Amino acid sequence: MTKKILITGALGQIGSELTMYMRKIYGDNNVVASGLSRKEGAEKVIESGPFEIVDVTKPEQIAEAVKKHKVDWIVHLAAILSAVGEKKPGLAWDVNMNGLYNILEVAKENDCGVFTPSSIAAFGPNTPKDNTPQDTIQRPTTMYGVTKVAGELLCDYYHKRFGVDTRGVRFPGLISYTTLPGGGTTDYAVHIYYEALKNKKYTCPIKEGTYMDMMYMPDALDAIVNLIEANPDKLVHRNAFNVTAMSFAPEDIYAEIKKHIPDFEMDYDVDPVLQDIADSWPNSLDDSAAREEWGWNPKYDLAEMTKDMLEKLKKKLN
Ligand code: NAD
Ligand code: AKB
Repeated sequence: MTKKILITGALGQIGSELTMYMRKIYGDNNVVASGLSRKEGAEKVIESGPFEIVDVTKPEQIAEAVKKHKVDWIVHLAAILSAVGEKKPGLAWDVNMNGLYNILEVAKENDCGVFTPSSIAAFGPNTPKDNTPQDTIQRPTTMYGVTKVAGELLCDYYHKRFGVDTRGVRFPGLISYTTLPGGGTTDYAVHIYYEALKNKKYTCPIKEGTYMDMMYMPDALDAIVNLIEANPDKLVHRNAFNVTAMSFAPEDIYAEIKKHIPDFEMDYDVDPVLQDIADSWPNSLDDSAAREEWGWNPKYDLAEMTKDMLEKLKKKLN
């Protein structure tokens, strides 16, 4: 059945690619992109299909877009990420918690399904660090993480109490070349490719030996569509599934890039706030529930991603 989808935060790192990907699958007019404003540089997203101004802290703007376009699925991406969230915890609470509450209320009133991503940030320092289980201790120590774990629970609540079809994944750090990341702890793994190509030198804000889960954007886009399309009878864990594609430390991604750019150099200038956040997150996730319940199966590892990233980014920067 054709879906009519509203994407919030559609001009961000994920949304700018997901909008175009979903428009190919569901049709241009069936995917309504939305954002805080008509951001410069986002013309492709704004002009290739419907676009609405939606501030998710304003429930009436969400409801208006949903009714106007007869939306039946909301992909809710508008959020404040981990690093910005530590600088502006009040804003992170407002956008991430009140924004999600507003989305769920509008979804309940208008019979919409909701997909919204959680994050590896929903775990904390006393979560098992290696092969982190699907169901485990979640006591995050960042405002972003607090909103993510609360968001998972709120989505479960709206499913159990009101029957809203809520679904989500815990994304790791996402790596892509279309839109720069919006202020997270894993952003270094994107910036390193830009600096390798532009300056052949990168100063890393994350300490050697710090492992975090990561994923290339094409796998993330597949995860979203495949989970939305999954048979609901098979879903035991709705909010939210661990998903991962690789786990690496700064020296691993540096070594992989150096295979393509032999004179690339990296040094370290560790940012204590980012390092503290990174240290509180898992080294590697167990994503077997996603594999079993809806066939999660990522295609890119560090080597494949690096080859593709450098090729595509080189074209973009030239
Ligand atoms: P992003 O920061 O690139 O994009 C978020 C967008 O939301 C931005 O365009 C911003 O302008 C918009 N926004 C902020 N406040 C808003 C408001 N009040 N109303 C409407 N829009 C608003 O983030 P992203 O990387 O695209 O992340 C999307 C979702 O995926 C978030 O929930 C994030 O927590 C989650 N996630 C992302 C990653 C990642 O590595 N990118 C990893 C894990 C989870
Ligand atoms: C961040 O670093 O904040 C995000 C995330 C992993 O949620 N990329």
